[in-house]
Amino acid sequence: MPALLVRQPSPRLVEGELTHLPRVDVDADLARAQWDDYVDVFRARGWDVTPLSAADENPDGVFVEDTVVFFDGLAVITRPGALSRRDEITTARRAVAASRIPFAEIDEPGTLEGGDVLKVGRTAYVGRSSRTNDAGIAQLRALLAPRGWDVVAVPVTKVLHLKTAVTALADGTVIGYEPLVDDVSAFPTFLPIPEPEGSAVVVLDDRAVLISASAPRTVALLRERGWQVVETPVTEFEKLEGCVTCLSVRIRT
Ligand code: CIR
Repeated sequence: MPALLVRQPSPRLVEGELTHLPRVDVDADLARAQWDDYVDVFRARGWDVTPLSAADENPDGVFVEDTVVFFDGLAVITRPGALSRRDEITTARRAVAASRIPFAEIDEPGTLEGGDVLKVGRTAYVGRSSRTNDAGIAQLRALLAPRGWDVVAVPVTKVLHLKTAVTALADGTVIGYEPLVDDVSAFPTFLPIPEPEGSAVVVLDDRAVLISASAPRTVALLRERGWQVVETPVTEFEKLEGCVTCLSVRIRT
């Protein structure tokens, strides 16, 4: 049964960081309801969902993907580029240590956020973004090279994280909203999709993906191509530059 880490939204969610979007009202109650529905998608499919300890003092703590990345046999605790997010790794580290999965950490001067790490096969594309720097990418490469992973740095200037702009289907096809992708040629197979909110998908199994309910044209395109698509509303998190990927981390041992 696949396993997933999540973290409930902080009461201070509305104070979350913004980099590329203007601040608009976030409905905290609706965000909580959307988060409950999101978690239910996985539970209904039999996934083992583990909530990290609440981090109510961290407005962006719900975006748990940014704090730890799992590769086969190694978890990498990140070092967020956003100072307001550094504390979030304390609880992520504790959960990983308790799970007994071997782990390493990104150290100063490196910064890395999980939203910048897109795994396709044994390649990790890593966004060089406002949150992830060259030192962080070099540290990740040093950790992964002995394990047979390629680490490919790609530029990210138009959105917060690499996975805000592109994610991958189960067959390795990278999908993204082209106007927000810095370098489409970085990916061997690229499928343009028609809406920015459709860029982020979570692979549920070999045939099914989870996607934002704000991307109906992308849903139609993926269904036409034979994918099963589960939609869930994440509007309140999208207002804070979040998306379906950043609300969870899949544990890989
Ligand atoms: C931030 O700026 O850090 C949060 N407001 C959003 C983080 C979204 N994380 C992600 O896409 N992996």
